[in-house]
Amino acid sequence: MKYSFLDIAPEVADALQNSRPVVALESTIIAHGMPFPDNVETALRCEAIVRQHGAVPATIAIVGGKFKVGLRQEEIETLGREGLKVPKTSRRDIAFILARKGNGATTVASTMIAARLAGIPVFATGGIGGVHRGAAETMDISADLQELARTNVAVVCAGAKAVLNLELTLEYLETHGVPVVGFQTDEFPAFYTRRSGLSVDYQLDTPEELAYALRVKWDTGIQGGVVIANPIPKAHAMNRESVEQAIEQAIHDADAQAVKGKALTPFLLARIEQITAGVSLQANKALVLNNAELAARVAAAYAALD
Ligand code: PSU
Ligand code: MN
Repeated sequence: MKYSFLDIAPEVADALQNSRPVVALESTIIAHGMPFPDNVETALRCEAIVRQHGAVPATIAIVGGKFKVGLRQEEIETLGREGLKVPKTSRRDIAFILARKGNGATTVASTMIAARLAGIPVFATGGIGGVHRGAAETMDISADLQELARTNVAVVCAGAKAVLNLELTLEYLETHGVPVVGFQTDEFPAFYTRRSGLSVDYQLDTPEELAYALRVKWDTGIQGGVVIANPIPKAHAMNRESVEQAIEQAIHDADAQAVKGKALTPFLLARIEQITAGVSLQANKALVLNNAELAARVAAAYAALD
């Protein structure tokens, strides 16, 4: 992609030039993943936490036909306020949103692409997309997984969103050679809860070990990302049965209203929030902040390897 489509904020560019740690943050979670004003508040708190842990935050979106790496506070506020009006932009959409000089909220996949272009190796989100339940019929598999297979960015997340089929998501990642590493856990976390009953490929317990493994992977020339799975903090983890009930109800409602494609994930998140009377939103906020912190620590350890 030509440089003219990439707009890196001066503070971020300066950090990258001087090998100081930077953490990429996505914007679909702001525009489509949470209601206003929680979305803006959480995005700004993520940035603050990244700073507290010694890294520079780079929230990414498409603004006026450019990948903006390092949004200004007003830009984050606008994204949050406009919400669903801002198109959810994944890999397939990028060229078209840039071409029409539009705005776009970047998913995990497209944030990875922008982070890679800017030279940012570590990215924090809530949960990655994955293989949806019922994918055997719908073929609904998030483009995030293919992106992880090809783009060299580590994604710190609380697992894949629990609305997905986690077992098939892990199978898909395995097929495509994407390592799934548990931070201080041997189990793949299930977003709202700490456990899924499914194993991660490797457990690493410190940011330094994580950073070194990333370095070795990419130095070896093995293309593709890494999933760093960081369980939701205990104090905010939800009750497994009530989460499962809410998910089943939300999926049932999505079916009944024929919600599909890129509208499905935002619909399910919003419906679960209604069903759980906001408890899932609190959990979602807590896990994102927790991921931003770990990402900052990994980015710092990675930068220190230089
Ligand atoms: N994590 C969250 N909330 C979100 C998302 C992730 O806590 O809204 C977004 C991410 O941008 C992710 C997208 O890439 O959902 C996945 O959507 P889909 O299943 O349509 O690929
Ligand atoms: Mn999908």
